[in-house]
Amino acid sequence: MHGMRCRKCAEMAVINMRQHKLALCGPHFIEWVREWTQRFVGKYRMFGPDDRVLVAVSGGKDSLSLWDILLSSGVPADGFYIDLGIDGEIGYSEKSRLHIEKFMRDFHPEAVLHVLDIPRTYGDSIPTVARATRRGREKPCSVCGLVKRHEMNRMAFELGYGVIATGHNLDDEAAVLFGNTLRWNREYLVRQSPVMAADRVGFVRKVKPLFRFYEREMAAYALVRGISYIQDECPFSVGATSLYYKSILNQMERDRGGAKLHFYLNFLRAKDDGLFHVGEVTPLRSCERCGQATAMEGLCAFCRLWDGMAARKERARPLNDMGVLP
Ligand code: Q46
Ligand code: ZN
Ligand code: ZN
Repeated sequence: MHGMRCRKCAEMAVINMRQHKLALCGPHFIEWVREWTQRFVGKYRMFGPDDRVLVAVSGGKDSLSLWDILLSSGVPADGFYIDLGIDGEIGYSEKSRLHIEKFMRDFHPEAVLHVLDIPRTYGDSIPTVARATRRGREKPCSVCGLVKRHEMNRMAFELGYGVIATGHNLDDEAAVLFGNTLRWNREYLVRQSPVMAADRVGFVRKVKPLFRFYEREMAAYALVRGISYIQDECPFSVGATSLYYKSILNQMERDRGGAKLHFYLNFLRAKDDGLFHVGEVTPLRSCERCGQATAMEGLCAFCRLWDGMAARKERARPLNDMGVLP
């Protein structure tokens, strides 16, 4: 890296991308990331000029960079933040939100941000709900994922957005693919894609415009651009299997530049060629309460979750002096 020059202008390079055999200076790197994001959005048909795009922002480097790239490229994307009520002794959710607000002040004061506060809307934070359920007692991530998916869909649908964009980068996608492959989880392998079509009523298209950028490229983008983001990981991500997969893939990448990219792109190609046969899919119905698609009869997992919480509180209500419920 030392003494490397930008391919385009001969200034000192800030990044050298081995897999592309390309070194670039700050301004040319920013331009390069924006240009390629636009191209990938077009190539994978993520959205067009008529689509209303909602960006899921977490306060981390990827989602803030994605929002910045879209707005700076003239895509009028709005932001959406879900406050999960995660504290973890570092005020995680609150800090995340402060970073988003600072980002908007610094770079895009005209941008629109929708905020959904889970504890205020539903009465309990994610860690509280998770502790009360079998599903999330050990780790809240499964409950958290369920709530995020449901609420993102609901909000996008209710607010009239046709597309949800998330900041997943190549390292994220390759790690998920690695896990799915180790388990040969056909159902997940068939579904994993940078574009998830809105093939069901009440579902919104989900796209990952950054899926071809390495994590280090996105970190460089945020750094060069001067975006301050939340550096702390969610306190519950400690020990996550995905982090373990990431470190293995990083080791492979060190020995063979481009390993991650080829692993993921060849998977997409193989899928296009019909490597994974879809087979029988569980027919989906509409949840009787919220209308979102579910494989279960009656209520979906999200509605059941909150019903379970309400039932717990009912049971825990103290008896009065007469020994009867008030
Ligand atoms: S926010 Fe939620 Fe993640 Fe935290 S609790 Fe787990 S899933 S780690 S992306
Ligand atoms: Zn340059
Ligand atoms: Zn429901």
